Amino acid sequence: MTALSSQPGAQTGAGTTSAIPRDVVDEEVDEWLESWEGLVNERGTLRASEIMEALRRRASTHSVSQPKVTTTDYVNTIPADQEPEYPGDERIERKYRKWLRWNAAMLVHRAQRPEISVGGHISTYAGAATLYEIGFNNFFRGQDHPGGGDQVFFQGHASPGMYSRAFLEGRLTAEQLDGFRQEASKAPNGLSSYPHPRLMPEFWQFPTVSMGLGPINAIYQAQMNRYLHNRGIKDTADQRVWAFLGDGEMDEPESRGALQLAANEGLDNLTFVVNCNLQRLDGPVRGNGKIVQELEAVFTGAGWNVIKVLWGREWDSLLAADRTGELVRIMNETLDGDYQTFKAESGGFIRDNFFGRSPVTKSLVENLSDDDIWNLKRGGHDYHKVYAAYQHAVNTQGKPTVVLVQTVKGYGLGTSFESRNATHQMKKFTAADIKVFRDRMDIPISDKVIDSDPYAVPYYHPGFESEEIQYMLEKRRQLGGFLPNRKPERSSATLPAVSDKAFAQTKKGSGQQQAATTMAFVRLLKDLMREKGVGQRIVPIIPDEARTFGIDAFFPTAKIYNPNGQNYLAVDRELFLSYKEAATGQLLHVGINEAGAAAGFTAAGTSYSTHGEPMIPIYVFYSMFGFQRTGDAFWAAADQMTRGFIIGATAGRTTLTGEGLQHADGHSPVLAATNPAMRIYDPAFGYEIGHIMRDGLHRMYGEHDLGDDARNVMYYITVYNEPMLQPPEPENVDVDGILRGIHRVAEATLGSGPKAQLLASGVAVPWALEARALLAQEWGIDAAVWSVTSWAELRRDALACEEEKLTNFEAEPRVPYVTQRLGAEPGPIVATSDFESTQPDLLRPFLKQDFATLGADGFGFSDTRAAARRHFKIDAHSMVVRTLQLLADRGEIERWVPVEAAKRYRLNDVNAGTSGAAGGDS
Ligand SMILES: Cc1ncc(C[n+]2csc(CCOP(=O)(O)OP(=O)(O)O)c2C)c(N)n1
Ligand SMILES: [Mg+2]
Repeated sequence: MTALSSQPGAQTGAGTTSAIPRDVVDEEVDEWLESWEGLVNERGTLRASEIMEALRRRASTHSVSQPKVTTTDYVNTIPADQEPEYPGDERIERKYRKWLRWNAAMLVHRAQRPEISVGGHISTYAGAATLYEIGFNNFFRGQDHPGGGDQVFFQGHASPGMYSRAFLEGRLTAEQLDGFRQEASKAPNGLSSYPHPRLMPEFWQFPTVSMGLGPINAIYQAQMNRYLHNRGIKDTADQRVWAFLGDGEMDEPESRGALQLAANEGLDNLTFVVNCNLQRLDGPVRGNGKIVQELEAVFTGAGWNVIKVLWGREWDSLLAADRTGELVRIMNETLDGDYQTFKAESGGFIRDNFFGRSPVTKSLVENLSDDDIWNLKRGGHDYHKVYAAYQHAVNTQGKPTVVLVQTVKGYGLGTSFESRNATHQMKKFTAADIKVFRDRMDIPISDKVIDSDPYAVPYYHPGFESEEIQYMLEKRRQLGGFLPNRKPERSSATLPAVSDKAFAQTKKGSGQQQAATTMAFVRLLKDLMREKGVGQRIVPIIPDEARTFGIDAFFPTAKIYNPNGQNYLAVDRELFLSYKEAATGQLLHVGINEAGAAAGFTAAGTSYSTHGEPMIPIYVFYSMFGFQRTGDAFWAAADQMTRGFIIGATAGRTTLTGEGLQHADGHSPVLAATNPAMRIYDPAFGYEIGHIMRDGLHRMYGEHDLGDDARNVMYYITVYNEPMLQPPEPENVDVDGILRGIHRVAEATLGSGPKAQLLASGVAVPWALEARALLAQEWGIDAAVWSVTSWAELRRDALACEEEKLTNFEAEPRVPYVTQRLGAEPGPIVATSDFESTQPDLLRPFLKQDFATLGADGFGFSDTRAAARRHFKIDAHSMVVRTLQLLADRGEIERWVPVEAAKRYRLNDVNAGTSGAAGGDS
């Protein structure tokens, strides 16, 4: 075994364990060490660490250099003599832990019957069962707890363990366990693969299976709990967030990217438990290094309290007997890849290849049998050690805590599973494996039953009268009810309707002044925040772009949330719009951090459910850095049934054009439309925004009985930074049309010429109006202009009609709204937006007219708005030429007309464009 890491100084990556050399031969040093040992032995580890800390401080006042240690030795952080008594009956708890592990494994295995074979994970929960059980039996407070209950983020692919517990608790039936991953075919008994609140709204709360989103969402959940508390909305002092994470998962940037926030805000209501089984899907997480040590350094550096739980109680006496430090040295130097291998081998192998590395350690285990050595457990399988860590975590003040627990992946499942590289995806057992596992788990099921059909091996439940189940239920009763658990009745919470007053400004238009739709939106937001009953529930979220959008106007009044207040003298304190931070601040300013903003949005937008306190997150950002950057987070937000408004500001491929390729967004609505929970709008005018937001608030929190699906929506609204005259709301404005996706903003001109329909959205509507005038004045064409507030909503409605036709094939088919509105309108249709042509193209199948789209396809670039629009051929003149071409194709006008128009407008000359105000930076 030459590959085993046996030499001192073996590469341990970032997790190099100890910077203090142990081999100093010096009498004076020996004397100091001896008296130090005496102190530890006589006064205990706690006193010793206090004295150590005092020495360290004094050393730094004398400028005595000290090693910078970001990691500690590869041993448990909590010494054995500081472990609290375990408060439960370990014998009983172990007994039902076995049943939990059995049922969790069987539910996955049974779903592998050849005609079903839907997959699942066995090994993750098998190795993590103790981590969860210590929580369930002692810590996790259910939602009926007087304090409001804890929020627990379960590791997604450990879901079989949670189902298994719910089965023992009587919350799920065996039939439901058999519906695992067969949600339609076994309905209503289907169980979702992973935690999906949208699919199991009475069970799961937090979708976690997209690696990395659990950790960041948990951090922002803990922040939101404090935010609600500090703003006087809810007392959350007794609520804690737990996040169970994988060591492989910790490689996701989102997993590590917000750690500093939790430390800066002192989120001691947050505990991460990282299951360090040293493996991920393919193999070791850090074969050549030590993931626990690396994570210790990262979390310590970020300001977290770090607790390592590496070794079970069986090691305590060995460590105590190791006077030389040799055992710890070997623990420090052994690489993760080797630790993994040890657990796939045998006690004899560990004797030779681990303890055998030093004569001292070899003799330490002389009197142990190979079986004894095999039974030296990893810390994460020991109730006492894990309990001590959690207890320490909940008692820690001022800091979040991470518990790094070493476990064996596939623990207890037998040699085919334990620690194997392929274990993550192993989902079925052989009959022989089942028998071994049955014996280990003490399950009273005979060989005969197993052999008769290895895919039908039964679940085990001892009956509700059994001592163990009674004990288990009592524990949960004391802690405030079952988990996971979501309260669907909270979904119909309402808020007062917003008064007309709040929308008055949007209806007025901008008079003689020019205003971008961003400005119209911000004014509306200001008025909404003043609304009684609703205003204080708005959570504006901004990733360092408030000034860009004019939201800095809110700084002095609404203030920026900071639980620490503002402890410095603000540089701009004399200014009217000074930067104000306060513990009661309303604005969630996340810094340059779109991932964090999306997580904060999710936490605020699900507060109606997690806390029974409806909040309205309004997240404003550069539209380019939304869906393509955090699309997965929005997807999880949709799963979690988040509600709120997502405002894609500085939208459009040619509107922010000064900023160039990476800022010029031509596709965010396309991406947004792939999220079924998202309602997407591209309004042109302030009054449209008013109606859309009013409708959104009503859907989410109004008095109606449209059902939860109608309420569980997010609105994606694109707004622009191009100043233009905002028209006042026309009398008898077609509100229904605005909300459904289209309304006419200009009738066809009253000529006798051929007719045409110009469709446009957002910032393109003014170009369409310009084109309408040109068509009438220069070419005698009468065109109407329609503001398409939502291409996507119109398409969804049309597709729904088609689907209804297929499902209710005997009923009279419903006509899509867009067809109702446009089907009978004369002339060809030219449809344009400041996004790529896939947007307007969404409507093509539902309209019989000749239909042309103009789109800003390809990459954006920097230039003037007018030049960029001419480059993409989406400007007013391009619309005119395209309309003329369609009319010529139809034979309604002569062929030379569009040619003449193109020449006159110098269509291929970018310098000839005129559509658009000057400017175009942010
Ligand atoms: C973003 C993302 N990428 C990949 C996956 C696929 N995946 C699911 S579990 C897993 C391995 C998890 O390893 P780890 O986090 O160490 O968890 P363990 O099962 O070892 O506890 C992977 C790669 C995923 N679910 N999400
Ligand atoms: Mg792992």
